[in-house]
Amino acid sequence: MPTPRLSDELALEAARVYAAEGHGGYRTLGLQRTTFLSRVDVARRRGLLDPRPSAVADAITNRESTRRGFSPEHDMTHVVPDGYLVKGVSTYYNKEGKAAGQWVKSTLDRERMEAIVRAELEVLSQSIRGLAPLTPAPARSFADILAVYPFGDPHVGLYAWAKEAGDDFDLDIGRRLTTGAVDRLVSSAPAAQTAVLLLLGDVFHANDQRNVTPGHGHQLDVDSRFVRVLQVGIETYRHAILRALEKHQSVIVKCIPGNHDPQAIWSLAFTLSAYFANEPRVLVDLDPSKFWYYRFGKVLIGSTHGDTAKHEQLGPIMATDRAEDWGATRHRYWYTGHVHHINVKEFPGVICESFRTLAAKDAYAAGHGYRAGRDMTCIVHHREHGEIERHRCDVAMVDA
Ligand SMILES: [Mn+2]
Repeated sequence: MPTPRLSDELALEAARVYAAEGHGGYRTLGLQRTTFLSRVDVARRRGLLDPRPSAVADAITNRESTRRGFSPEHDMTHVVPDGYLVKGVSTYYNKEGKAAGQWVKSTLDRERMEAIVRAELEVLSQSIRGLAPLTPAPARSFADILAVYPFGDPHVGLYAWAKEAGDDFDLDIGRRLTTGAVDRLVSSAPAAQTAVLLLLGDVFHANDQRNVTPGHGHQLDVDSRFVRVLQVGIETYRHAILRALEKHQSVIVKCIPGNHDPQAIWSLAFTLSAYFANEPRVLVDLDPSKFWYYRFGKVLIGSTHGDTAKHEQLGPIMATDRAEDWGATRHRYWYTGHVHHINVKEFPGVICESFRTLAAKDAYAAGHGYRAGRDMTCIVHHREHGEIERHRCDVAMVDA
């Protein structure tokens, strides 16, 4: 025997209680929870009342009530459903001259309907949020050149007080400087087919919430909570990758472990790798070695933080680790961090260079007399001729 049809009154009553009290409303009506929710659902399907609060829910209700032809919330003269326009009104006057009836012709507001459907899609696609949006590839790029963006010791999470250390620095300042410098350098760099985002180590100032260096336990000045530091770091480098994808066909990301963040760096590397798993134009290199190499034609680049080997040792290390690449290349470079200042020296067969940072000095560095400048560069290599140009963004240019 089929279930008798639920009356509109009972359905409406359930929907009103649901709107006021939510799922717990079944107690007020003395119903079973499942009976209560099924009555709410019947009310919703009949277009009687939609207790869901969002505009998207309203849009769905409006479309459903179009099909059902019944929407008591909309009298069509004063209140028209979202997404509709009143096209015409005819009023019937009786013998006494009083309005006795009215016909309303409505039509779809196309623009508004499109906005509603877009809002709906936005909500529906939230379940796949977290995947990288695919950035359109650049129209053309040059296969014979390579753009390397070294990020010298970013120290995300470092806190510096200008009165004590010379300049203010915190999470928000660091993010602004890095994303600003990246924006500027990506726009000034040529459209090399491949870009390398080379994070030279000490991306994070602290390795965890203990806020000490993991090696020697030196106390660190840190801006706020470790989880927030990780979050800002991930957002900053996600921005850098997305921006690089606008200019370059392929983006290689290498996060070198530093002495400040030997474990924390992997949170960043694996998060970026997962975030861009769907983007074939991004490769996040997850090789755990302290020394990293990249071959581009007759160019061989090595990178390490610099806390475990001095520049003098790097040539022989490269020749040992990459003997065949050493023999097949003519232009060899080491890019390192750690010392926070420029130091370039040519050794037989290889040029070793350390980079500045965009981060301010902390109280320790300021107190120990360090006074290096702050900038970021993009180095351009030709596959036959090695370095052919470089672009520089001084820290002061970001806010200029
Ligand atoms: Mn450092």
